Amino acid sequence: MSKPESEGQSPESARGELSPQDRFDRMVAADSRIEPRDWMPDGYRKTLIRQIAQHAHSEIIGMQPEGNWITRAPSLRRKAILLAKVQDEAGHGLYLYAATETLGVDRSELTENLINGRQKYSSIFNYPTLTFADVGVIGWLVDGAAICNQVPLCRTSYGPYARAMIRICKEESFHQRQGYELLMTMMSGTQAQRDLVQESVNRWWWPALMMFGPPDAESSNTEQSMAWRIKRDTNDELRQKFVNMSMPQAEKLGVTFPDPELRWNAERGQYDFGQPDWAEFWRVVGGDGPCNRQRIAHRRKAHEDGAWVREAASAHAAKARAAATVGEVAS
Ligand code: FAQ
Repeated sequence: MSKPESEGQSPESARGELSPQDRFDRMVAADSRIEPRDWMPDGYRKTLIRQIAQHAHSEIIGMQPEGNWITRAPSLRRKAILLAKVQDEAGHGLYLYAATETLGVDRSELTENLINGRQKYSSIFNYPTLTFADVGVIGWLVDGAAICNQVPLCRTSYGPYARAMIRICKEESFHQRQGYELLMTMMSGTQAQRDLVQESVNRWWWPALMMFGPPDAESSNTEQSMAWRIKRDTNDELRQKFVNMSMPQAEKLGVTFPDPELRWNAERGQYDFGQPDWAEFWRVVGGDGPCNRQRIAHRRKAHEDGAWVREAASAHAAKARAAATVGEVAS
Protein backbone atom coordinates (compact mmCIF):
# COMPACT_ATOMS: atom_id res chain seq x y z
CA MET A 1 0.00 0.00 0.00
CA SER A 2 1.45 3.37 -0.93
CA LYS A 3 1.95 5.89 1.90
CA PRO A 4 -0.04 9.11 1.91
CA GLU A 5 2.20 11.92 0.65
CA SER A 6 2.12 13.85 3.92
CA GLU A 7 3.40 10.96 6.06
CA GLY A 8 6.70 11.80 7.83
CA GLN A 9 6.32 15.49 6.97
CA SER A 10 5.75 18.31 9.43
CA PRO A 11 2.27 19.88 9.32
CA GLU A 12 3.88 23.00 7.77
CA SER A 13 5.50 21.13 4.89
CA ALA A 14 2.30 19.12 4.36
CA ARG A 15 0.61 22.49 3.83
CA GLY A 16 3.43 23.57 1.53
CA GLU A 17 4.87 25.95 4.17
CA LEU A 18 8.44 25.98 5.46
CA SER A 19 8.99 24.32 8.85
CA PRO A 20 10.78 26.43 11.50
CA GLN A 21 13.87 24.27 10.99
CA ASP A 22 13.81 24.83 7.21
CA ARG A 23 13.32 28.56 7.69
CA PHE A 24 16.27 28.64 10.13
CA ASP A 25 18.48 26.63 7.75
CA ARG A 26 17.62 28.92 4.85
CA MET A 27 18.35 32.04 6.87
CA VAL A 28 21.73 30.68 7.94
CA ALA A 29 22.57 29.62 4.37
CA ALA A 30 21.60 33.07 3.06
CA ASP A 31 23.83 34.74 5.69
CA SER A 32 20.83 36.50 7.23
CA ARG A 33 21.03 37.21 10.94
CA ILE A 34 19.01 35.08 13.37
CA GLU A 35 17.28 37.36 15.88
CA PRO A 36 16.15 36.59 19.46
CA ARG A 37 12.49 36.02 18.52
CA ASP A 38 13.28 33.71 15.61
CA TRP A 39 12.90 29.98 16.11
CA MET A 40 16.30 28.30 16.60
CA PRO A 41 17.38 24.73 17.35
CA ASP A 42 18.12 24.01 21.01
CA GLY A 43 21.72 23.10 20.23
CA TYR A 44 22.26 26.43 18.45
CA ARG A 45 20.93 28.31 21.48
CA LYS A 46 23.07 26.27 23.88
CA THR A 47 26.22 26.73 21.81
CA LEU A 48 25.68 30.47 21.63
CA ILE A 49 25.08 30.72 25.37
CA ARG A 50 28.27 28.74 25.99
CA GLN A 51 30.43 30.76 23.61
CA ILE A 52 29.08 34.25 24.32
CA ALA A 53 29.08 33.69 28.10
CA GLN A 54 32.66 32.39 27.91
CA HIS A 55 33.55 35.44 25.89
CA ALA A 56 31.85 37.81 28.38
CA HIS A 57 33.56 36.12 31.33
CA SER A 58 36.91 36.47 29.52
CA GLU A 59 36.46 40.22 29.24
CA ILE A 60 35.57 40.54 32.93
CA ILE A 61 38.31 38.24 34.22
CA GLY A 62 40.63 39.86 31.65
CA MET A 63 40.43 43.10 33.63
CA GLN A 64 42.46 41.55 36.45
CA PRO A 65 45.92 40.93 34.93
CA GLU A 66 46.23 44.48 33.62
CA GLY A 67 44.29 46.05 36.50
CA ASN A 68 47.17 44.77 38.62
CA TRP A 69 49.35 47.55 37.09
CA ILE A 70 47.02 50.56 37.35
CA THR A 71 48.49 51.78 40.64
CA ARG A 72 52.04 51.16 39.42
CA ALA A 73 51.93 52.61 35.90
CA PRO A 74 55.09 54.69 35.40
CA SER A 75 53.37 57.99 34.46
CA LEU A 76 50.01 59.72 34.64
CA ARG A 77 49.60 59.27 30.87
CA ARG A 78 50.22 55.53 31.06
CA LYS A 79 47.87 55.25 34.04
CA ALA A 80 45.07 57.10 32.19
CA ILE A 81 45.50 54.88 29.09
CA LEU A 82 45.47 51.69 31.16
CA LEU A 83 42.44 52.78 33.20
CA ALA A 84 40.51 53.53 30.01
CA LYS A 85 41.45 50.13 28.53
CA VAL A 86 40.37 48.19 31.61
CA GLN A 87 37.09 50.16 31.66
CA ASP A 88 36.53 49.27 27.99
CA GLU A 89 36.87 45.60 28.93
CA ALA A 90 34.13 45.98 31.55
CA GLY A 91 31.97 47.52 28.81
CA HIS A 92 32.68 44.60 26.46
CA GLY A 93 31.67 42.18 29.19
CA LEU A 94 28.40 44.07 29.60
CA TYR A 95 27.57 44.10 25.86
CA LEU A 96 28.23 40.37 25.76
CA TYR A 97 26.22 39.55 28.90
CA ALA A 98 23.37 41.58 27.37
CA ALA A 99 23.67 39.57 24.12
CA THR A 100 23.57 36.33 26.15
CA GLU A 101 20.45 37.53 27.98
CA THR A 102 18.60 37.74 24.65
CA LEU A 103 18.89 33.93 24.58
CA GLY A 104 16.84 33.59 27.74
CA VAL A 105 19.48 33.39 30.50
CA ASP A 106 19.94 35.81 33.33
CA ARG A 107 23.22 37.60 33.97
CA SER A 108 23.21 36.63 37.65
CA GLU A 109 22.99 32.98 36.59
CA LEU A 110 25.98 33.47 34.28
CA THR A 111 28.03 35.07 37.05
CA GLU A 112 27.18 32.15 39.35
CA ASN A 113 28.30 29.75 36.62
CA LEU A 114 31.60 31.59 36.31
CA ILE A 115 32.45 31.70 40.00
CA ASN A 116 31.38 28.10 40.51
CA GLY A 117 33.56 26.93 37.61
CA ARG A 118 30.64 25.67 35.50
CA GLN A 119 31.51 28.02 32.64
CA LYS A 120 34.93 28.77 31.24
CA TYR A 121 36.85 31.93 30.37
CA SER A 122 39.88 32.33 28.13
CA SER A 123 42.97 30.43 29.26
CA ILE A 124 45.17 33.48 28.61
CA PHE A 125 43.98 35.33 31.72
CA ASN A 126 45.35 32.65 34.02
CA TYR A 127 48.93 33.85 33.44
CA PRO A 128 50.47 36.49 35.72
CA THR A 129 51.56 40.01 34.73
CA LEU A 130 55.05 40.25 36.19
CA THR A 131 56.37 43.51 34.68
CA PHE A 132 54.95 46.67 33.11
CA ALA A 133 56.11 45.39 29.71
CA ASP A 134 53.32 42.81 30.09
CA VAL A 135 50.80 45.64 29.74
CA GLY A 136 52.22 46.45 26.29
CA VAL A 137 52.53 42.82 25.27
CA ILE A 138 48.95 42.04 26.32
CA GLY A 139 47.77 44.99 24.20
CA TRP A 140 49.84 43.90 21.21
CA LEU A 141 49.54 40.10 21.29
CA VAL A 142 46.46 39.32 23.42
CA ASP A 143 44.28 42.05 21.94
CA GLY A 144 45.87 41.22 18.57
CA ALA A 145 44.78 37.58 18.89
CA ALA A 146 41.37 38.69 20.17
CA ILE A 147 40.88 40.91 17.08
CA CYS A 148 41.96 38.15 14.72
CA ASN A 149 39.38 35.85 16.29
CA GLN A 150 36.66 38.49 16.66
CA VAL A 151 36.62 40.33 13.34
CA PRO A 152 35.06 37.27 11.64
CA LEU A 153 32.54 37.12 14.52
CA CYS A 154 31.14 40.46 13.30
CA ARG A 155 29.56 38.19 10.63
CA THR A 156 28.40 35.51 13.05
CA SER A 157 24.85 34.27 12.38
CA TYR A 158 23.30 35.50 15.65
CA GLY A 159 22.36 39.19 15.32
CA PRO A 160 22.92 40.48 18.89
CA TYR A 161 26.35 38.79 19.06
CA ALA A 162 27.40 40.13 15.64
CA ARG A 163 26.37 43.67 16.58
CA ALA A 164 28.19 43.52 19.93
CA MET A 165 31.32 42.33 18.11
CA ILE A 166 31.33 45.32 15.76
CA ARG A 167 31.57 47.75 18.67
CA ILE A 168 34.05 45.59 20.56
CA CYS A 169 36.41 45.16 17.60
CA LYS A 170 36.70 48.92 17.14
CA GLU A 171 37.89 49.28 20.72
CA GLU A 172 40.14 46.22 20.59
CA SER A 173 42.00 47.69 17.58
CA PHE A 174 42.67 50.80 19.62
CA HIS A 175 43.93 48.64 22.52
CA GLN A 176 46.27 46.78 20.23
CA ARG A 177 47.74 50.00 18.91
CA GLN A 178 48.26 51.48 22.34
CA GLY A 179 50.03 48.27 23.43
CA TYR A 180 52.28 48.40 20.38
CA GLU A 181 53.01 52.09 20.97
CA LEU A 182 54.05 51.35 24.57
CA LEU A 183 56.39 48.61 23.35
CA MET A 184 57.85 50.87 20.63
CA THR A 185 58.60 53.44 23.34
CA MET A 186 60.26 50.83 25.57
CA MET A 187 62.26 49.42 22.65
CA SER A 188 63.72 52.86 21.94
CA GLY A 189 64.73 53.21 25.61
CA THR A 190 67.53 51.52 27.57
CA GLN A 191 68.86 47.98 27.12
CA ALA A 192 67.10 47.04 30.38
CA GLN A 193 63.76 48.19 28.91
CA ARG A 194 64.36 46.25 25.69
CA ASP A 195 65.18 43.16 27.76
CA LEU A 196 61.92 43.55 29.68
CA VAL A 197 59.95 43.59 26.41
CA GLN A 198 61.71 40.51 25.00
CA GLU A 199 61.29 38.61 28.28
CA SER A 200 57.59 39.43 28.31
CA VAL A 201 57.12 38.39 24.66
CA ASN A 202 58.81 35.07 25.49
CA ARG A 203 56.27 34.41 28.25
CA TRP A 204 53.11 35.49 26.34
CA TRP A 205 53.72 34.10 22.83
CA TRP A 206 52.61 30.51 23.45
CA PRO A 207 49.62 31.38 25.67
CA ALA A 208 48.52 33.87 22.94
CA LEU A 209 48.54 31.05 20.35
CA MET A 210 46.45 28.93 22.74
CA MET A 211 43.71 31.59 22.77
CA PHE A 212 42.47 30.23 19.41
CA GLY A 213 41.51 26.95 21.04
CA PRO A 214 42.74 23.39 20.49
CA PRO A 215 43.91 22.16 17.05
CA ASP A 216 41.00 21.57 14.67
CA ALA A 217 41.34 17.79 15.02
CA GLU A 218 40.64 18.11 18.78
CA SER A 219 38.05 20.89 18.59
CA SER A 220 34.75 19.31 19.59
CA ASN A 221 32.59 22.29 18.59
CA THR A 222 34.11 23.69 15.39
CA GLU A 223 32.34 21.55 12.81
CA GLN A 224 28.82 22.23 14.10
CA SER A 225 29.57 25.88 14.90
CA MET A 226 30.86 26.41 11.34
CA ALA A 227 27.76 24.73 9.90
CA TRP A 228 25.59 27.13 11.94
CA ARG A 229 27.89 30.00 10.88
CA ILE A 230 28.47 30.92 14.51
CA LYS A 231 32.19 30.46 13.81
CA ARG A 232 33.37 31.64 10.40
CA ASP A 233 36.89 30.17 10.51
CA THR A 234 38.47 27.22 12.28
CA ASN A 235 40.85 27.53 15.23
CA ASP A 236 43.89 26.58 13.14
CA GLU A 237 43.00 28.98 10.31
CA LEU A 238 42.82 31.89 12.73
CA ARG A 239 46.00 30.85 14.55
CA GLN A 240 47.85 30.85 11.22
CA LYS A 241 46.46 34.27 10.36
CA PHE A 242 47.65 35.61 13.71
CA VAL A 243 51.18 34.29 13.20
CA ASN A 244 51.30 35.80 9.70
CA MET A 245 50.10 39.13 11.04
CA SER A 246 52.43 39.20 14.08
CA MET A 247 55.75 38.32 12.44
CA PRO A 248 56.28 41.58 10.49
CA GLN A 249 55.18 43.53 13.59
CA ALA A 250 57.78 41.69 15.71
CA GLU A 251 60.50 42.42 13.16
CA LYS A 252 59.65 46.11 13.15
CA LEU A 253 59.64 46.16 16.93
CA GLY A 254 62.96 44.31 17.14
CA VAL A 255 61.81 41.28 19.15
CA THR A 256 61.75 37.57 18.37
CA PHE A 257 59.23 34.85 19.20
CA PRO A 258 60.47 31.84 21.21
CA ASP A 259 59.79 29.29 18.46
CA PRO A 260 62.74 27.71 16.59
CA GLU A 261 60.34 26.33 13.95
CA LEU A 262 59.00 29.76 13.00
CA ARG A 263 60.02 30.61 9.44
CA TRP A 264 58.55 31.84 6.16
CA ASN A 265 57.38 29.08 3.84
CA ALA A 266 57.47 30.53 0.31
CA GLU A 267 55.60 27.56 -1.12
CA ARG A 268 52.64 27.98 1.24
CA GLY A 269 52.94 31.78 1.30
CA GLN A 270 52.57 31.55 5.10
CA TYR A 271 54.77 31.17 8.15
CA ASP A 272 55.46 27.69 9.48
CA PHE A 273 55.40 27.53 13.26
CA GLY A 274 55.63 25.07 16.15
CA GLN A 275 52.77 23.82 18.31
CA PRO A 276 52.07 25.16 21.79
CA ASP A 277 52.24 22.73 24.71
CA TRP A 278 48.69 21.40 24.45
CA ALA A 279 48.98 19.47 27.72
CA GLU A 280 49.60 22.82 29.45
CA PHE A 281 46.59 24.32 27.63
CA TRP A 282 44.22 21.60 28.87
CA ARG A 283 45.62 21.91 32.41
CA VAL A 284 44.94 25.66 32.39
CA VAL A 285 41.46 25.19 30.87
CA GLY A 286 40.79 22.54 33.51
CA GLY A 287 41.46 25.03 36.33
CA ASP A 288 45.10 24.29 37.13
CA GLY A 289 46.94 27.24 35.58
CA PRO A 290 49.25 29.65 37.42
CA CYS A 291 46.46 32.08 38.44
CA ASN A 292 43.10 30.25 38.02
CA ARG A 293 42.28 30.11 41.73
CA GLN A 294 43.35 33.70 42.34
CA ARG A 295 41.27 35.02 39.42
CA ILE A 296 38.09 33.25 40.55
CA ALA A 297 38.60 34.14 44.23
CA HIS A 298 39.00 37.79 43.24
CA ARG A 299 35.88 37.72 41.05
CA ARG A 300 33.87 35.99 43.79
CA LYS A 301 34.91 38.60 46.37
CA ALA A 302 34.09 41.50 44.01
CA HIS A 303 30.67 39.92 43.37
CA GLU A 304 29.96 39.49 47.09
CA ASP A 305 31.22 42.97 47.95
CA GLY A 306 28.95 44.39 45.23
CA ALA A 307 25.75 42.79 46.59
CA TRP A 308 24.62 46.02 48.27
CA VAL A 309 25.03 47.97 44.99
CA ARG A 310 22.83 45.49 43.12
CA GLU A 311 20.23 45.60 45.91
CA ALA A 312 20.21 49.41 45.94
CA ALA A 313 19.95 49.58 42.12
CA SER A 314 17.04 47.09 42.11
CA ALA A 315 15.23 49.00 44.88
CA HIS A 316 15.72 52.25 42.96
CA ALA A 317 14.45 50.69 39.72
CA ALA A 318 11.38 49.26 41.54
CA LYS A 319 10.63 52.71 43.00
CA ALA A 320 10.96 54.36 39.58
CA ARG A 321 8.63 51.72 38.06
CA ALA A 322 6.07 52.25 40.85
CA ALA A 323 6.21 56.04 40.38
CA ALA A 324 5.74 55.62 36.61
CA THR A 325 2.69 53.38 37.19
CA VAL A 326 1.14 55.92 39.60
CA GLY A 327 1.79 58.63 36.99
CA GLU A 328 0.08 56.58 34.26
CA VAL A 329 -2.96 55.90 36.48
CA ALA A 330 -3.26 59.59 37.44
CA SER A 331 -3.06 60.87 33.85
N1 FAQ B 1 40.42 29.08 26.86
O1 FAQ B 1 35.65 23.02 20.45
P1 FAQ B 1 36.51 24.17 20.79
C1 FAQ B 1 39.86 38.99 24.90
C2 FAQ B 1 37.32 25.31 25.29
S1 FAQ B 1 38.52 38.02 24.76
C3 FAQ B 1 39.51 28.37 27.57
O2 FAQ B 1 37.50 24.60 19.79
P2 FAQ B 1 34.97 26.59 20.42
C4 FAQ B 1 39.67 40.47 25.08
C5 FAQ B 1 35.99 25.49 24.57
O3 FAQ B 1 35.16 26.41 25.24
C6 FAQ B 1 39.15 36.36 24.68
N2 FAQ B 1 38.73 27.39 27.02
O4 FAQ B 1 35.60 25.40 21.27
C7 FAQ B 1 40.68 40.97 26.01
C8 FAQ B 1 35.46 24.10 24.55
O5 FAQ B 1 34.88 23.86 25.82
P3 FAQ B 1 33.51 23.02 26.10
C9 FAQ B 1 38.05 35.40 24.60
C10 FAQ B 1 38.88 27.18 25.69
O6 FAQ B 1 34.07 27.33 21.32
C11 FAQ B 1 41.96 41.25 25.60
C12 FAQ B 1 36.70 23.22 24.46
O7 FAQ B 1 37.78 24.03 24.90
N3 FAQ B 1 37.53 35.35 23.26
O8 FAQ B 1 40.89 38.43 24.88
C13 FAQ B 1 39.79 27.90 24.91
O9 FAQ B 1 34.41 26.08 19.15
C14 FAQ B 1 42.90 41.74 26.48
C15 FAQ B 1 36.94 22.74 23.04
O10 FAQ B 1 37.28 23.84 22.15
C16 FAQ B 1 36.45 34.61 22.95
O11 FAQ B 1 35.85 33.99 23.81
C17 FAQ B 1 40.57 28.88 25.53
N4 FAQ B 1 41.49 29.61 24.87
O12 FAQ B 1 36.22 27.50 20.03
C18 FAQ B 1 40.33 41.23 27.34
C19 FAQ B 1 36.03 34.67 21.51
N5 FAQ B 1 39.71 27.44 23.64
O13 FAQ B 1 32.58 24.01 26.71
C20 FAQ B 1 41.29 41.72 28.24
C21 FAQ B 1 34.80 33.88 21.23
C22 FAQ B 1 38.78 26.46 23.64
O14 FAQ B 1 33.01 22.48 24.80
C23 FAQ B 1 42.59 41.99 27.80
N6 FAQ B 1 35.02 32.47 21.31
N7 FAQ B 1 38.29 26.31 24.88
O15 FAQ B 1 33.96 21.99 27.06
C24 FAQ B 1 35.47 31.70 20.28
O16 FAQ B 1 35.78 32.19 19.21
C25 FAQ B 1 35.56 30.22 20.51
O17 FAQ B 1 34.77 29.90 21.64
C26 FAQ B 1 37.01 29.69 20.72
C27 FAQ B 1 36.95 28.19 21.03
C28 FAQ B 1 37.80 29.88 19.42
C29 FAQ B 1 37.71 30.39 21.86
